[in-house]
Amino acid sequence: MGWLTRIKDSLLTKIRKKIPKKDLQSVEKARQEKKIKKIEPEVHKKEQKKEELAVEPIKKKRAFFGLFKKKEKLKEVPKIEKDPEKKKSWFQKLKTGLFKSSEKISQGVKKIFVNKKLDIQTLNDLEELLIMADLGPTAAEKLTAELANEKFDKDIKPEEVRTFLAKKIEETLEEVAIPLVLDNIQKPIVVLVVGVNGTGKTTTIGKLAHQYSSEGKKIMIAACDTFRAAAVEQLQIWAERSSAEFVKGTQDCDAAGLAYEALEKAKSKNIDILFIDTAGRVQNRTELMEELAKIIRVIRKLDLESPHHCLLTLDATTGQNALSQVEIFKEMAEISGLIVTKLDGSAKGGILLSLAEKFRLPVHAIGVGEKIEDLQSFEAKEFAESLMGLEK
Ligand SMILES: Nc1nc2c(ncn2[C@@H]2O[C@H](COP(=O)(O)OP(=O)(O)OP(=O)(O)O)[C@@H](O)[C@H]2O)c(=O)[nH]1
Ligand SMILES: [Mg+2]
Repeated sequence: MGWLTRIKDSLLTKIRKKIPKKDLQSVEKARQEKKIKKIEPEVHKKEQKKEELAVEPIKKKRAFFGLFKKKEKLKEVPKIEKDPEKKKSWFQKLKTGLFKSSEKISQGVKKIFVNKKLDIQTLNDLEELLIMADLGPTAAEKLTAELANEKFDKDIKPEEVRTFLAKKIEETLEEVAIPLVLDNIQKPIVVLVVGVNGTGKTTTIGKLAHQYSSEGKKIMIAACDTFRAAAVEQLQIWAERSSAEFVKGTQDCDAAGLAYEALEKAKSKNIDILFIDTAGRVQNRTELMEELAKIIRVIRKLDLESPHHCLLTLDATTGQNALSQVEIFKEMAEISGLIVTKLDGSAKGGILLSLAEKFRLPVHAIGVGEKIEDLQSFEAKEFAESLMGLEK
């Protein structure tokens, strides 16, 4: 609970003592109404954003290889049929992966709402729980206000609370759950992957390369993290697994020069997708910034529009720290989308909501494990339900 809320609450307690009991309810209702009014401009902004997003070219591109389904937010479009068995097993994996996060929320909600009406206290407790689960203060306040709007002073069961929250969370996440569309109007599509050390850049490239190559795409991977020899070896193993072409340099060679060489090769070999892995030395921000800027500058000599995608990987276990990582990397490169990894080891799955509220950047995929099949497209509904520990 924030200090402001605490002050407001202590004032309320003082006021309560002076108000006859029968009038107390109307005071509390008025307070909630004020809280709800605050979110109205947000809702308006959301509508505006939806309109803006509707004209973004990224939405118009076609769906790619079943992993990522086509999604146009404002139109009802039939979903690309996925193998129901595979879909079910992914949902189970997601649920298992998000167990730490969902357990924290489910248990918390259960404790707060045992035979209780929705009142100021339960709302405050819920808000605090959601903040603790890394949903962020904005989302936490908005969600509790929305719940108050519908259910204030009414009996409500924990299950109902979770279902309500899942629905609202889904609505927010829907805006950012945008598939990674790598179509082939031009060849190659250049995908630059950036992020802090250990957030899963190399693994993500390996997983994506494998998935796209099994759809018949010609893939090339460039090991532009020339800082660590082990990083190159790790990437080479992933490249071999997906029969991707592999471009590497000597240790500590110029990353930008290597990226240029890789793009030249990719062009001559008619490659569909070129993935560029990068180093994640954020402790030396200036150097990293210069290196990334140079990679982009240099590959643009060969293709003015490259990189066509600049993906930022974020480790969910770092919770709110992911927000500052986005800030840092946005300064260095034009981030086109996010990949959130390690949701399986984290109790901070709510971070997706914080990210969505703050940056509205597309979340293309999420990772819930180290295996190839553990990276999948980000779908708002299944994520929100898994986060709230709901049964399918
Ligand atoms: N549990 C889990 N582990 C993951 C996931 N994604 C990546 N990892 C693991 O996280 C570790 C770091 O992943 P890397 O892909 O090497 O990360 P990186 O960003 O390339 O790291 P640097 O090259 O050091 O900057 C590896 O052990 C991966 O197997 C995930 O979704 N879940
Ligand atoms: Mg790496």
